[in-house]
Amino acid sequence: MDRRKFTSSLSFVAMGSILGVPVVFGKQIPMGYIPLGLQDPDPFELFNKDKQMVVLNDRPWNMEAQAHLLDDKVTPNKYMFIRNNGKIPENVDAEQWRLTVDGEAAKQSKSYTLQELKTKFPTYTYQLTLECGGNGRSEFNPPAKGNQWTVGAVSCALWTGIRLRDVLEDVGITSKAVYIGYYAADTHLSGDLSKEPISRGVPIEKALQEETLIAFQMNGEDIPLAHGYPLRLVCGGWPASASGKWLERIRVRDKVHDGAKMTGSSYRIPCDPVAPGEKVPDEKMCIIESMPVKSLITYPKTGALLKKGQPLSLRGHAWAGELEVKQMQYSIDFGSSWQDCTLDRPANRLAWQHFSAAITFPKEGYYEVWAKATDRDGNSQPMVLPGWNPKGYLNNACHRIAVKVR
Ligand SMILES: Nc1nc2c(c(=O)[nH]1)N[C@H]1C(S)=C(S)[C@@H](COP(=O)(O)O)O[C@H]1N2
Ligand SMILES: [Mo]
Repeated sequence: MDRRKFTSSLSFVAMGSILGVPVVFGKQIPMGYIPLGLQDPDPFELFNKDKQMVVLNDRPWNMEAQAHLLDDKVTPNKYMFIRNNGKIPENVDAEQWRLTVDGEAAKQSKSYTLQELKTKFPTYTYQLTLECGGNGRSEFNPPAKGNQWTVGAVSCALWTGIRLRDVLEDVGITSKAVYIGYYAADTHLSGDLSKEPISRGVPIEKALQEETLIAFQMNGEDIPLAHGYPLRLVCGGWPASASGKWLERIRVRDKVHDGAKMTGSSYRIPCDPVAPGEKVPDEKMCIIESMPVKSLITYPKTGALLKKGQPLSLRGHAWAGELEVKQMQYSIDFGSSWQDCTLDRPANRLAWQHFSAAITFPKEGYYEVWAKATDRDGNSQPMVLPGWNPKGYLNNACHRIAVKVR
């Protein structure tokens, strides 16, 4: 709803109830004026984001990058998408923060301060790709509800922290352990403190991987508040919803974790393909695990103008969940023929891979450059939309940019 219309139709008494104190000279408020206390903060300043980032929702805050903003090999905070399901915690006190590990399949319940975590366990740094399961949702038809992500809900920052595995070993897990579930300090939008906005997790095998971190730094600094300060889980290559921000508790489960957004159509897709718009019964829905092969052209920006005879230096990144990307190609003839790009090895497992190509165009005119990645197992990106699913997840269609040569 249009906030301006909303506030102009609000009485000063109602404004007072939102502000928590009465508006003393409320009768004097000019028609249509929005008291500063009811105006939203500037999200770019609030989160240290570049002004070219796109706000998709302000309750909760959700913001995405544009393709050309993701050109850096290591994503800086200012270009990193924000995906929140609830309200960002306020007044976080890192000194008082504790992480509790417990659950049916934990040998004991243990609680750590941040200081204990940082000193007791060895520290590791990995570059890890985090892509929202709903990245690309805006293209699905029939449309799926939720943030209408285009291509910008992906990042690959440097994460520093301790291994979840080391902490689980310190606590001790039983042979019954099959899953871990996270609990966090953000609060439900309804204000109901008994409800979790999100509490997801990963199978124990993923939890025990070397690269699965309980991170306290991003790009060499404290994690920014919007990205989970002071502690977050980072499970690279999986839907980023598995990487719990503001991490307070990890439960070692003896069954698949059943926290908020683990069930129904949340982060689940039909186990077998369905017709667009089809209703899918719960038992035919499967949890998304490793993300599919995908790539993004980050230079040039779509709409680029080139001089005749001038080669184009194309570049971008490719990733494939748990797998390495083994081939990267581009097409300038709408997918009829493909040429190889130069493809770098990842900085480490689960990091995206940089690609580049020098493209020459045969004559003046309009072109599209399409990019296609293929993973180690031979899976390639579809040129257009992959299978429809109720929540619009996993759109890994080829990224395309427009180029004019004159
Ligand atoms: N506690 C908590 N963790 C969370 C979320 C959340 O709303 N609360 N959102 C998840 C989702 S859906 C995504 S895509 C990523 C986004 O991480 P980012 O905002 O740091 O980019 O965080 C995940 N972890
Ligand atoms: Mo997400």
